[in-house]
Amino acid sequence: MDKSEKIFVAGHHGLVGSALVRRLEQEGFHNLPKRDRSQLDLADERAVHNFFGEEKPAIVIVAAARVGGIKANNDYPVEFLLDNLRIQNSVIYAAHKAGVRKLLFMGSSCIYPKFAPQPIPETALLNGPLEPTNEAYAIAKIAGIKLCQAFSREYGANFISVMPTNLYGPNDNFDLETSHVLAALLRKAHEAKSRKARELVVWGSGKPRREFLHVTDLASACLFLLEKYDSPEIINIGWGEDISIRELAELICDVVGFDGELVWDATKPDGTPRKLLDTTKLRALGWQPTIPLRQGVAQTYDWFLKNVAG
Ligand code: GFB
Repeated sequence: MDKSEKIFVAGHHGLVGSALVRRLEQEGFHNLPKRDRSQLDLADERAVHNFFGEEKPAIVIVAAARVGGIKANNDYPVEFLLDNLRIQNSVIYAAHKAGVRKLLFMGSSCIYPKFAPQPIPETALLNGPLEPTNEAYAIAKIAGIKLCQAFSREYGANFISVMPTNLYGPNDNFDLETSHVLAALLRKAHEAKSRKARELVVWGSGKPRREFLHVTDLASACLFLLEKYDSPEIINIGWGEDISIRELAELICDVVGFDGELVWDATKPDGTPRKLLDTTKLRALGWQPTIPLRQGVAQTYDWFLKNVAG
């Protein structure tokens, strides 16, 4: 990729988009048009078409999405389905109309069936029923993948789709109602420690297993794939190992320095029992992640202390 090529990162304020912009800037890319939500509503098809017509980016990364943890996904299926369809449809279609050279669509590991073989290979897509707590989000992401593949087949577009595992890092959402587990537990452990509380409430049974990837590693994988991967077939991005939610809670308490009890809230859902991606395909191309979980959690806690904690 030429360092002067114009690259539009849709969703550049979010966890993923901001990491992508940081990484691109570090690599010397400087032609990165940015629009705040107040300047451009990505769900507004006409506005997005006008923006693409004016800016004519060479490369587009679709990192804009309505995202959230298990509770938000479960409580707001309409918003997770409709907002994501609107955003991705308008951005992908406008990118095609404007003749972009390449597009990267951000999928999610929740597109795979609830009881997929572990680790989950890319071929598991559409081989079984989805996990109900995030079915709406998964269906929207699957529609995005299929739209990219359709543009590739019908028009020869170079639209690729990547499937990241559960992500964390700077700019994560730390709101306890809508966040994912890692950010939620960091906040809960920090607040429990500050209050000198004896207990920390963790949702579910603690038995589900999840794989966590630092968002800086994700950004590095995406840049790598923009350079090296030109297939419409989906490709997984993960760390390669998973841990149970109980182990994650213990690790976070250790990093934060909270030594009270973990209490399990069985009224909250566990979600999918296990979600570990098979990353053989990505590793075979020559990419590997670099940030181990404990190091990434410590760095994210540092970010939380500087940017979120009051
Ligand atoms: O990260 P998370 O919200 O979503 O929850 P998913 C992962 C696991 O952590 C679940 C448990 O078993 C939760 O019950 N958990 C324990 C908690 N304590 C907490 C807590 O305080 N907050 C939260 N949020 N969870 C998401 C999907 O599924 O995965 C999204 O909903 C997306 O669509 C994302 O695909 C990658 O990993 O279950």
